[in-house]
Amino acid sequence: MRKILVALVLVALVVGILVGGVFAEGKKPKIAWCPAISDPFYYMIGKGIADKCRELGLELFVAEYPKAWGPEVQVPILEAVAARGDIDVIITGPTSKDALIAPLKRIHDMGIEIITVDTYIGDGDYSKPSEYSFPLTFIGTDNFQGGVEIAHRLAEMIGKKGKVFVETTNPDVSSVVERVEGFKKGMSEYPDIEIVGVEYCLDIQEKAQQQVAAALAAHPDIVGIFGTNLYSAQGAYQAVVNAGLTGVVKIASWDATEDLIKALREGKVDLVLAQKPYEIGTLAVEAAYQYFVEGKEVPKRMVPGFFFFTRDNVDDPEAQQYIYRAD
Ligand code: T6T
Repeated sequence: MRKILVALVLVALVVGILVGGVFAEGKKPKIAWCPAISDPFYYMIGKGIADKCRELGLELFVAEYPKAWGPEVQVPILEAVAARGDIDVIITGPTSKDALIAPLKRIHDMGIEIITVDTYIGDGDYSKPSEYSFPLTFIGTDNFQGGVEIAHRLAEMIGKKGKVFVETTNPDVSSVVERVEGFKKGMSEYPDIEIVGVEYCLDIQEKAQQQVAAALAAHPDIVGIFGTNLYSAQGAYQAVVNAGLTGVVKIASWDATEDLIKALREGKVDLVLAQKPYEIGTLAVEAAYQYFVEGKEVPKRMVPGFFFFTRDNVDDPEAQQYIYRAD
């Protein structure tokens, strides 16, 4: 009888280990994904989140993808998700580094953990105590470094001289602010290059197109443009095409949408920086799992890399994985 009991206990142990989670320290968290905007970059983060949740057996709630960028749209969605009462952790991209501190803090005070992806609150350093250090972690591209590298590549393309222009989205969004700062830093090494303007399209492609058209009219000798995200870059190259300046004005763009990759192939865009949104999503879910289930500390900052597309490598088989395709 004793032998049978021991055998049964052993079988139970093995089955427990095989099904997983039985000996985990904590409960599996229910995750909510609250994207900042409806765009191919955020769809890719969502895809990474959904795949990783499936793999780890975590429940996922996906909030609506906002049609416009900004706290006015994002905060009510976040508050509704928090009010459900069944969410343990919210993964989101704050649409303002300042305006999202208080709303996210209120949600955190309700007992919901926060993970920020793509963008951060405050200065993004959650490792030192501050009014904005409550999120578990920030996972996103090194935007400053990307901006620096874009500047050097664009400078090469324009022979290290002439006027350049920057089309960006908002002055209070961490990702694009750092891209512009990095770009300015990189360009500061070229005394014969002048940045003639920085415009904010608020993440609206038509506005970006109008602003770039106006910049080209005001400075007909612009030779290079940096579009700091997909709507800025897509609007920028459309304006250059409409002005009949394709190839004359070099375009460095951020975000590897199918539209921008096609434009690169067609010679309407000259450089595309691809972030790794799918990886950002999977890392966010792994962080939640480590924290809740394994009871481990999570690094306060995780930095997936980026990849540059040029006309020379755009058709390389290994480069295709970096195009944003959320199908
Ligand atoms: O460039 C991405 C993202 O990194 C940025 O914070 C906002 O714009 C995008 O979502 C592209 O539209």
